Amino acid sequence: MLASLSTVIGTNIVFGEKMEKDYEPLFLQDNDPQSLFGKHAEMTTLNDRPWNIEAKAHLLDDAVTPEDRMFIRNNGVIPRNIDPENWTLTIEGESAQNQKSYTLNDLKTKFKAYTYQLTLECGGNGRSEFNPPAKGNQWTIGAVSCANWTGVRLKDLLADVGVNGDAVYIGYYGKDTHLSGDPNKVVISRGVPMDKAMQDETLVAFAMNGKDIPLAHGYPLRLVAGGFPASASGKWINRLVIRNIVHDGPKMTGTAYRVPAEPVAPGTEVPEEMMKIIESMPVKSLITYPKSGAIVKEGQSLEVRGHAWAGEQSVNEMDISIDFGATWQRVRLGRPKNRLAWQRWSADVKLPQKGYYEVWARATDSNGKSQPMVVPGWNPKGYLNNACHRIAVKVVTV
Ligand SMILES: Nc1nc2c(c(=O)[nH]1)N[C@H]1C(S)=C(S)[C@@H](COP(=O)(O)O)O[C@H]1N2
Ligand SMILES: [Mo]
Repeated sequence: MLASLSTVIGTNIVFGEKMEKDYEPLFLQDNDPQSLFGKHAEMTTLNDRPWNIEAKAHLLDDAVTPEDRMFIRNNGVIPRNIDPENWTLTIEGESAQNQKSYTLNDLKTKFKAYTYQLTLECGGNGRSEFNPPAKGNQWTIGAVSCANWTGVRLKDLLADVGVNGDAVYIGYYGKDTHLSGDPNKVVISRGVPMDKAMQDETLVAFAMNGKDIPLAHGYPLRLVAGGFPASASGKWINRLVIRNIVHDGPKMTGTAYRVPAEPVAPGTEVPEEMMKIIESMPVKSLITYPKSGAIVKEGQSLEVRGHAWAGEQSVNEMDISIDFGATWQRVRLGRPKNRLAWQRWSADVKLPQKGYYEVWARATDSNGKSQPMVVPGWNPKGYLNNACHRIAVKVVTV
């Protein structure tokens, strides 16, 4: 207990053994994401019960997202008393040939470890722009990250357990607790279809950016399924189930992380049977430099850059517009470090005269699909807004 508190605060608690058993030290009651989670001071807190924190576009300029700029999305309460020595991951289920449990040490020593840079975007990123509005966290554009994740391939674990031919889905269970305080209530239990589970890049990860996973992001073990809505990437996982039906845990069913199978008019009530599960996230991009509101001296060219990603696809083309979408110019686009990592793009932009401009960015995926200029298909829960990101720029005379 004391050891896990020390882990949270990052130093030992002098006189800790004198604390009453149920005493809650002040740092646990702290409400500042900077001191609680080490987040950058410019991160935006959308909710503190549960914790939901997003980045601003200019904070995401690094090629690999550092921990302090990574959004946090929680549906419940972050678990506290984590004992990594006794942590186990159990794999079982109707389509499992065996039931097996692995300690962290088993995972680290008995299987080969892989590292991939993986884009994790919340399905609700961009929700704040839908009209009529959708309930839930009003994410703007900052619920996306692309860190390096290290762990074992889910497919290697599944091979070790043995999977029956009728398996269709993998579901996860994590150690976070329900907001109601009811210990028997599961917060969220989603997962991925078998073909996604079997991809090389789908990891049961124990490290992020070369270190233990930060507590808020799933320490000590999480599923990472890049390219899918990040809700598929279960944090604090201690159990995986191999299902012979589409997994039906909390937030897998009903309208959660689902969109209408066919486009609907804004505000429509959509019957559940018309909703389909979100799998690949759509093509999208961000302008991470400069910050919106930048001021440029007349005659100077402006370097503009950002990232682009496309769920299960890759990004083939990147364009920007400085005339409100009337014309577009192709810009430099890098390759992803690996499949499912975002891609760097950059451009030297010439702004013809002094005055106000907007730079709009538009990515096109490997299927030829481009980002829409305006908010796309309204849906009841406000998912999948991949409209073009834009920044304001002013050119001034010196
Ligand atoms: N156990 C558990 N896993 C979870 C969640 C959660 O609330 N509990 N939230 C999911 C959602 S909706 C998202 S978007 C991502 C966010 O991951 P992050 O907080 O590491 O950025 O975690 C997913 N995994
Ligand atoms: Mo999410």
